[in-house]
Amino acid sequence: MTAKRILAFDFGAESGRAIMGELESGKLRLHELHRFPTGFVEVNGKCLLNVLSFYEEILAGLKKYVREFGPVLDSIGIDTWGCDFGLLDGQGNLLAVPYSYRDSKTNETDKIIQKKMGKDRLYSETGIQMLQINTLNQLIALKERERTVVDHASHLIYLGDLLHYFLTGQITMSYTVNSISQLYNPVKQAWADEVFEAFGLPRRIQGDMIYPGQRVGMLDGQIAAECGLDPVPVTAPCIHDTASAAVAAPGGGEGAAILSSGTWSIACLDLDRVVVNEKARELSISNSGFAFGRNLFAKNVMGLWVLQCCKREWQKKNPGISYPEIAEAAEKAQPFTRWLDIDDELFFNPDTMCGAIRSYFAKTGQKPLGEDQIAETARTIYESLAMKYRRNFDKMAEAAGFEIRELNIIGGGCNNRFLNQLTANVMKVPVMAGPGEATAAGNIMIQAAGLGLFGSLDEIREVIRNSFPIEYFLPEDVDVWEKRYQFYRERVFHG
Ligand code: LRH
Repeated sequence: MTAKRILAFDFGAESGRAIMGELESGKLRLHELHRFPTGFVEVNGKCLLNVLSFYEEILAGLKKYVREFGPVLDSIGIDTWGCDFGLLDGQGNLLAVPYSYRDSKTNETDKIIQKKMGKDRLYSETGIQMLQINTLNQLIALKERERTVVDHASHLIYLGDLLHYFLTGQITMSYTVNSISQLYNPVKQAWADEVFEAFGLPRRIQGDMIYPGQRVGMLDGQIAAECGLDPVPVTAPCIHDTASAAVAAPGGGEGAAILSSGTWSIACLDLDRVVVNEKARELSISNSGFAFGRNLFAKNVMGLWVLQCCKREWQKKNPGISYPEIAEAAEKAQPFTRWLDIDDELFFNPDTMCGAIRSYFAKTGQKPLGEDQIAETARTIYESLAMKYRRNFDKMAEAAGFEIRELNIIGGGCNNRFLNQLTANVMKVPVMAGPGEATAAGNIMIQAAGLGLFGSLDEIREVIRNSFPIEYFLPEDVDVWEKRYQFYRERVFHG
């Protein structure tokens, strides 16, 4: 078999990357071609997405590919974070600059949801975790504040579909992103019309869904010519990045839980069925559309976002400070001196994260930490993350009737060996860490499946196992960790 070359654009909350995957003899080799910032831009007090700069960065990535590998490419596909979207009019024009889900416009939307539909009914209809970042919350906020945009909208288009549209002229609706919008009913596998009705949203914005591996269209001829590429198809991966990452979880399958660790940490169980029951509703667990007809039973944890924001603040006094240095310092700090509920709303998008942590300590009667106490702060963040992982996985396993025998941590966060070890200690199961590039790898493998190279997740995961180093972390000091976990249950999670 001659090597196939497939290009993935992976848009994460901190950065975007163009990564080319070369598939040959049952192995996948990744080449990073281009990296660029993706953070939101604040304009007139709004947090907006610079989607035109994203488009330019994609073109820059395509040009770098041609410079290194020539004009022949087998496929291109984009994955991005979920929830964010644009609205198009009937002629396909973008009606407004898309918002970032971190914008404060959704701060009050849960009250509207409770009043107009009730959270329990919304959960029964959609099987999705209540989060203010959800597409539904964003649409409700837009309808309240910028009604004309919603009134003129003909198409809802998620960020990844929007970027595909810029490249192909085809308007699509990603199944994997739509599945977490809270506009979709996973049991009926259809749009949740009751939700549209309850919130007065126009049904005309619903579109036909595109599933992982389906062709979006051909790269626009003018773009191809400008970049020096031969004609090349654009293939939908799992456009939702978490689903892309889970594709490339080598330990996925029976008994193995998956943690996609990045700006958000998403705790996932890869299931052959949708779970919308009383327990799932109580803990607000998502049914997130996956590949090959499977379901990711999933729950968001605020994730490394808290640390990412602290790092930006620490960098003002310590310009060169890196994540490995932070982790090393945290490892040497005294354990269990403080605690956080990492999902507290204080941490969602504060003016200063170090300030938000101080406020949390104050409201829970803990001793403050100074701005320069990096090691202690980071240690508290890591411990609190690990505790939240355990709590979520325990509840998810109970709701789904799943026995977790192993945990596979994937994504950029799995390079943090210290956090992997803490997670193994509190979860009391072996942790398998890698690949760090799971999202891009999963994106590429689903495009490859779309080209007919693979027919199942098992085949894909075997290639992943043969292609990337995986590191194991065995539980240590489990009694000490269990005791601390029980403290968190009582004092922090309240049950
Ligand atoms: C992770 C992710 C997650 C969504 C969030 C907005 O990157 O896609 O699955 O909930 O971003």
